[in-house]
This record gives sequence, C-alpha cells and structure tokens, in this order.
Amino acid sequence: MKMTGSRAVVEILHKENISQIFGIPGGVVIPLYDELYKYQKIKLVITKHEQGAIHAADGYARSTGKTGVCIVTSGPGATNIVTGLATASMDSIPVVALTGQVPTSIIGNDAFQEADITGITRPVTKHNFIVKNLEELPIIMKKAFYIARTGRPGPVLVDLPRDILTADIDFEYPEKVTILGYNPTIKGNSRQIKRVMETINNSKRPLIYAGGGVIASGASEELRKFVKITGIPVTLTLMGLGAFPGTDPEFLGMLGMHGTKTANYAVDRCDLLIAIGSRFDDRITGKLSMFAPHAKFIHIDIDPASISKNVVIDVPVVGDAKHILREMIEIAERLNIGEWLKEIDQWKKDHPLTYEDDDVLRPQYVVEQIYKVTHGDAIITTEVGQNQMWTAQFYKFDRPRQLITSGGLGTMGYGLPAAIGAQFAHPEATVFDIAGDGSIQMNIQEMATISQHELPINIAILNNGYLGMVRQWQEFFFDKRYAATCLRRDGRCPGVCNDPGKNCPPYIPDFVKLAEAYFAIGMRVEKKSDVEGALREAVKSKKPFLMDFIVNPEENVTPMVPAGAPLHRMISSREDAQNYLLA
Ligand SMILES: Cc1ncc(C[n+]2csc(CCOP(=O)(O)OP(=O)(O)O)c2C)c(N)n1
Repeated sequence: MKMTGSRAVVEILHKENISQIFGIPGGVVIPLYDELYKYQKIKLVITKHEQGAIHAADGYARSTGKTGVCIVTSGPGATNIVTGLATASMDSIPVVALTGQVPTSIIGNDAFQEADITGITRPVTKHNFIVKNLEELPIIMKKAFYIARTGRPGPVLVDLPRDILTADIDFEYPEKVTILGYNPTIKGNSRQIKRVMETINNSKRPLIYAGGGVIASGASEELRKFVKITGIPVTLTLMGLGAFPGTDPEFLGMLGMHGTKTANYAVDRCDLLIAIGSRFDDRITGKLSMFAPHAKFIHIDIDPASISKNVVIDVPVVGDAKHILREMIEIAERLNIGEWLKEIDQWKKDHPLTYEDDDVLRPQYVVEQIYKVTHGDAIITTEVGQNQMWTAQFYKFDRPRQLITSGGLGTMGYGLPAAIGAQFAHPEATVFDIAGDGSIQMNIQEMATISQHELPINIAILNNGYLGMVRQWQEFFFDKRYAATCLRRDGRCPGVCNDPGKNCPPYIPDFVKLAEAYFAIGMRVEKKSDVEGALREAVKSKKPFLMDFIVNPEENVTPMVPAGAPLHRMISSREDAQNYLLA
C-alpha cells in the first residue's frame, strides 16, 4: 500500500503492539506526530523534557516487560535522551527511541538542529540506525524492535530524516527478520547444564546470586521452584530485587556495597556461587581479587560477553535463564546443606538491618511505613543515592518488576518520569517515587505531566537537605568536609557546610508550594507520628500527591563496603571508616 514514511512508522508501531508513546515534538517530526494524531489508536504522552520521555518509556518497559518507545526531534531533542539511553543500556531495558533528523540532502552541513545522534549514541545503545533510503525503513524498524527485545535487551535508536518521513513508500512490513552475526542463544547446552547440576550437588556451601536477567527472562517462578527443591539460599542484586520473594526465609537480602551482612558474609564463605542473570559489577564484588575467595563459579547468562568478564567462571552456561532453570529443575534434588543454613541463620539473627528507634524521623522508618501502608504491593521507583539504598533495604519486594530503579548508571532524576511510565502501564496500581531532595529536582518538571494526566503518583521525598549519599562519603572518608553537598538556602550553600542540621536556614525549594504550583497536593511531614497518616491520605486520595518528609539530615546507609574493599569488610559509622582508612 502507498503511504508516507510517517504513516508507515505509525503502522509499524501498531504492528509491534505499541500502544503508548512518550515524547516531545519539534520541526522535523511534525509529520510523524501529525500521523499519530490522525491515527488515534496509540496513546501519546508529551513530557516536559525529552529526558522525562525516555525515562518514562523505560519505566513503562521495566514495569511490563514490553518495549518502551519515545519519539523526539532532531538536535537538542535527540541529545536530551542520551542519559536515558545510557540508563536503559546499563540495565538492559528494551526501549526504541525514534529521533527526527534534518533532511538527508543537508546532513553534515551543520544544518539547524542537526546532531550526529547515531555517532553520539553508539556507545550507549545496543544498536542504532539512520534511515537513508526510504525502502529500508520497514526492515530497519523491524530490526530495531527485534534487537531491543531479544537476547540481552537494550535500547535501540532509529534516526529518521525529515524527507524519509514525508516521501511516499509502497509499504509492506516483513514478518521475520534475520540479522547476520546476531543470533542470541536461548537454550542452554545440555551437557553444561548437567555439569552445573553435578557441581551444585557436590557443593557444601552453595549460594545463588541472581540479578536483573532473571526478571528480563521472566524466570522468577522457575528460580523460586529451583530454590524450593534444592534449598539453596538466595541473594539478589539491586536490579534483581523481586526476582525472588523478599519475604521468603531463603532470601538473605541484597548483596554488595549496601547489602546485608548476611548476604556479604555468605558470599565470602560460600564454596559455590551460582550467578544467574547477574554480571559481577564492582558494586557487587568489592575488591575483585578477594571476591568469594573459597568459591567455584557457575554463571548462567544470555550474554556471552558477560561470562568471565570480571571473574573467571568455572562452569558457564549461555542462554535464557528461564529455559536453563527449567532444565535444571528437572534434575534438581534436595541438597544436604543443613550446617551451612545454620551458619546463615545465625548471621541473620546477629546482623539484621537496623536503624535507631527513637523519636527522630528517620528515612528508613518512612520506607518501612510505605511498605506497611501499601501492603508490600506497590510499584516503587526511586531516585539515586541514599533514598535508593534505603528503599532496597527496607521495602520487601515480593514480585518482579515491582522495583524500578537506575542501577547500572545510577541516574539521578530517573524516578519521577519512570513512575509516569509505570503508572500509565498499570493505571490501577499504587505507584510511589521514593526520592531524594537533590535527585527529584533533576526532572521535577514532570510534575506537570503527572498533573496533566491526573496520575495518582505518590512522591515521597526523603528530605535530608543534602546530596545525601555524597555527604555520607564526605563524612566517612573526607573528614566531614561537606563540600558542595548542602542544599539549603544560605549564602554559603551550596558550598561548604559545617553546621549540619543546626541553625540552618530553610530547605530550598519549598516542595509543598512547588507541588501546589503543579496542581498536586503537597504535604510536609516533620514528625515520626505523622508519617503513617500522611501516607494513608496520599494513597487514598488517588491524586498526584507529594510528601516532603523532613528526615534526620545526617542519617547514613549502613552497612557499607568502602569502594575497593573486600565484601566482608563492612563499616557502619565514621569511626569504622577511620579505622578502615588507618588499617
Ligand atoms: C545525574 C547524576 N549526577 C550526579 C550523581 C552523583 N550522585 C550520586 S548520589 C548523589 C546525591 C543524591 O542526593 P539526593 O537525591 O538528595 O538523595 P540522597 O542521597 O540524599 O537520598 C549524587 C550527586 C548521579 N548519580 N547522577
């Protein structure tokens, strides 16, 4: 059928089952937005910043498992999504970003709003394309969606010059696509799987260390079954939280820099570490040469490039975690590891996650109350920093796709737009963005998107008046010099703060007034006894609701493994940090 390139793109989106798009229009993509307007069947959400659009598409993808889509204009529109592409890339999230481009005839002329976006984004996309010949449009789009969602998922960018969008094409969409050199392995090698099971059966102190790959492959149920049969304890990465129930007795908590002592001691002591859909990143391993020093390593991953990248693997299996776990379940049996489980139980008893239980309003308490009020059933997005770590520690995620957080890149400003994507995907769900007062300001403009669509998103700011996580590092490792981390209104701020929490001027901005300016409900909470009531009111309101929790300014995330230290070397205070530095 004859149609314009723009119309063809819209037809393709429909054929790819895309029902929701995020973006901001601009000169070169007007024809595409015009077709979307006429088409009506695809919901279009205009954010206030392109970074908001790509994070919303990413939040939509993480909360559903479907591919998220955003459409932005050329030049600044396109460059504004770079952080979002890198965020999705680091966490293996399927996103397709369509960018407008200046007409093919003037590419390279420094035309108005021209940016070489395929050049700029090559390192932060799984793949990218520019459509230079109209006939290639359908096959490139087919490849883009295929690459984004298969194998180890990731973001794909398609750059669409204006003349491609306006010219006529005899449109036909291919049913299938083959890409030379790209053929992800799904089924694991059966011999390797047998070796895995033999190695497991011969171990005395096995431990499963699972990550976001389990969620991406939809293998949570298989993981749970495998654990129920074998009795092997489980720890999860930040990206993996929810892949195994957070309330299950076999769960040891998150591992790594802010993991539980139990999980980190277990890694240190285990004789077999079974990595499933996780990639041994430095926040997990600590000092690489001392990571799991007594262990053999099994690694199950769809990405062959991840195997033996950071840690030499004894038994690798390349493939999809769901398929491989199913085969493992068929030959799995109960292990005789009572002594090991006893040791772990003792750590659990001796080292629970704690915080001071007094009259002070502490952020961990707020997260615990959010857990209580939402019955553990909310979709939670986070910003980055202490707020993110307290959420990971104190909200028990029982389901996959319940925690939506920027793990690999650690993108401040991610949580609010990601919450928009998640809420659109799950209109009935209770959605919270647990935020820091620094991060939330990086995409605060998306409050307008929330209000425009009357999304009942709950924003819980754990307001400590600092770029808290950086301040914590300054407290522990920089002699308490709070350089450039104070966010209060003062001649010296942001600058150097030596007077934390005492005689300080008010926080800036006034988040309650800001919420009101965006037609949301704003509430400041300063007392511990008011937390639960505020949360109940917010959830009940079913309206955009911002809570500004004024928490203890110098609260720290503990335990903490200092960067570069071995996992068992955890510290919990400035004093511990000093001893660590002196040792
Ligand atoms: C875009 C971006 N810039 C800088 C950083 C470095 N960084 C990591 S955590 C953090 C502080 C975050 O402060 P806030 O949002 O107030 O959260 P808190 O740690 O206080 O909970 C900073 C600046 C980052 N992760 N992302």
